[in-house]
Amino acid sequence: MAQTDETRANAPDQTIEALSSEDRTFPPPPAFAARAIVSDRSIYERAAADLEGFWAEEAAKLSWFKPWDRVLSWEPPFARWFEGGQLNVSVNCLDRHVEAGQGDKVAYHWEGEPGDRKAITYAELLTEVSKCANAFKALGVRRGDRVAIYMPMIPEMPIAMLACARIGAPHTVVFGGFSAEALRDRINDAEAKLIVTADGGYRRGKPSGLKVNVDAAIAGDQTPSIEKVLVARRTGQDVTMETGRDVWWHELVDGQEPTCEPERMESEDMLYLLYTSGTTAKPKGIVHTTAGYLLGCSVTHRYVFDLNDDDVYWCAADLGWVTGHSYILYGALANGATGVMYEGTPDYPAPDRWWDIVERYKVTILYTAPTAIRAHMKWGTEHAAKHDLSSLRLLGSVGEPINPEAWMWYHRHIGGERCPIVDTWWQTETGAIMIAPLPGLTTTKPGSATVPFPGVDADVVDAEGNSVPLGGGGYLVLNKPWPSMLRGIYGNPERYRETYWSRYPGRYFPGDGAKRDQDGYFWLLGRVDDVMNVSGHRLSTTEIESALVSHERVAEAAVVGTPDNLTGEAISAFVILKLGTDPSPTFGEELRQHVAAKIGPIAKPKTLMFTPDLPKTRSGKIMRRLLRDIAAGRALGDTTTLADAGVVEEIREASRSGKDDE
Ligand code: 7RM
Repeated sequence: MAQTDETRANAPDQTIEALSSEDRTFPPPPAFAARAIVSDRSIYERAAADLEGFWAEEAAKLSWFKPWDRVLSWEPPFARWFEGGQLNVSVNCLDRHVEAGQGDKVAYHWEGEPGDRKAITYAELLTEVSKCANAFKALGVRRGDRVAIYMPMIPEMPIAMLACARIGAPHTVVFGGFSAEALRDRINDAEAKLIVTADGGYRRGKPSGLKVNVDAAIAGDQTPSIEKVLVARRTGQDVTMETGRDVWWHELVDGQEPTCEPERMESEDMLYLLYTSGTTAKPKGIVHTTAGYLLGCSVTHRYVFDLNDDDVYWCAADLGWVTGHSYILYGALANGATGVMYEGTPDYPAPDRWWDIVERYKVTILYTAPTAIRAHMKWGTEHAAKHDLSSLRLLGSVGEPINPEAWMWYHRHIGGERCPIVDTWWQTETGAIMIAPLPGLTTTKPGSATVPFPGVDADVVDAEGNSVPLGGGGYLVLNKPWPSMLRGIYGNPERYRETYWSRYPGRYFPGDGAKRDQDGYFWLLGRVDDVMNVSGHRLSTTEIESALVSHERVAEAAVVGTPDNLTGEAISAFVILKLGTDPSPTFGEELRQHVAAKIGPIAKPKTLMFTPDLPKTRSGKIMRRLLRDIAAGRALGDTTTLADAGVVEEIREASRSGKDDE
């Protein structure tokens, strides 16, 4: 029952109509405090008229060992940007600023969950990155080798990522909330040689075990590529260190030489791999390369966030996700920004933790996700009201469509009605922001990501690929290559072509539904495929189904996302048990824990229902659309293509008579 990318590419129109039915009107946007760095609308026309010229002009602002020969080679779906050029990302993020006399500027105000704090300057960061890079070399890591990073949000994490960039060893960061199994799969797909981790990190006051998960992931000969494990000490909890394999960070890194010659990387050398859920159980290793990626995330960071010298910028994401890669690390540091980095959860020790941080560091730009905003709304407006948030001048949103209620709350209670909100649409695959306002130029509308970034050619099309007139809904497509686009799926060029380029040949298909209003503004409507978005995390239905079915007593499972006020989407699972096993609330809970162990706690289904059968098409594909309708308590859509229409009524009856063990 696992869907392939092929079925996704040919998937029938799903929820576009239902999602786009509602037309919304809003109060006028606030006037923007006039300090915008982009204040000339002609940037859009220039980029549209001469795409390569636009990007070349921006690329000249980066630091190169050797200039490029050619801006773009485009043999759809394969793009190469700035070929012939040589540069190093860590030099652009660090050395360049130190050489320009900015060494004492703070790169990160880091704050641990227990309240420990540290300001790290650009000069200090360069030294630490150089030492770490030397340590990697001492551990046998060479240019081109992959390094897995599984860490809490401590300074060693960006240091390890930049050290990889310095020696040309692509990293693959695995979010610290993922399980040992998920970590193992990613290590094996990437064939990583080294894993960098910590004893643990702090999560709601408790030390979480990271090293223990690494041990489980690589035990025996399950990850043949791994040679060494580098372990930073964070919590001080007991860990097992295997002689000859495991090395403490403080014992190896601290004593290294403080300088390290950066590798001269080719523009198209791989900078990193980041795994993202697809429609099959196997996650996709999204490949990002050096020059185009750095260019895309630095230019968008500067212009969308209107970055000025004195800003204090906080992207409240985790470095384990692409938002952290592009906008905590690479884009922000390439621009010489002063950022905030926070280890913990937003409600520890109390739900005002974030607002306390904003007040203490006088944060001017805050970038977060709608799911976090909704959590703050739930905890209560009084927590923000206790703090002076007047330093804020710009707010950002990313990860899912922001509902107008959350937009208005963010605008009013956090932004004091004076801060513009930049709603930024992009993906792991796009590497950088693609649709977003430019503060000072673009009038915002609550709930709309507004218009494509200069040089981005986006359209909304119907199933046949015809452009939908203004006012209509359809599928988002991107018509032209862009510098920070993914270069492929690691080790699988066919899957790359099939997933993103086959539905509309020659155009990139991101998998999102969108509508455009009469002003040409884009309203993103969510995923049209079988990838769910839970609290801004992308989870594959199939991956969770596979986890459920891996339980010895489960016969079959189908997973769908249903609308959820807090998390955007919630996971609903439908499970068919093997004969001889009785459904019970206790067993439902056991299955949820099973999914948590297989993938991670964020993948745990919110509701789980035992059912005797599943609605399937004649060719045997589960009709998730119907399950979504059932889970959301909606009227059923078309059932005529079902192999056995009676199944749906049975499930519906069962779901009415009590939602099992929720
Ligand atoms: C940055 C990130 C990507 C998916 C994407 C969309 C959804 C992201 C917005 C959004 C509406 C937004 N990368 N998405 N931003 N939907 N408005 N501003 O989230 O690879 O993890 O997810 O997230 O569906 O395709 S991601």
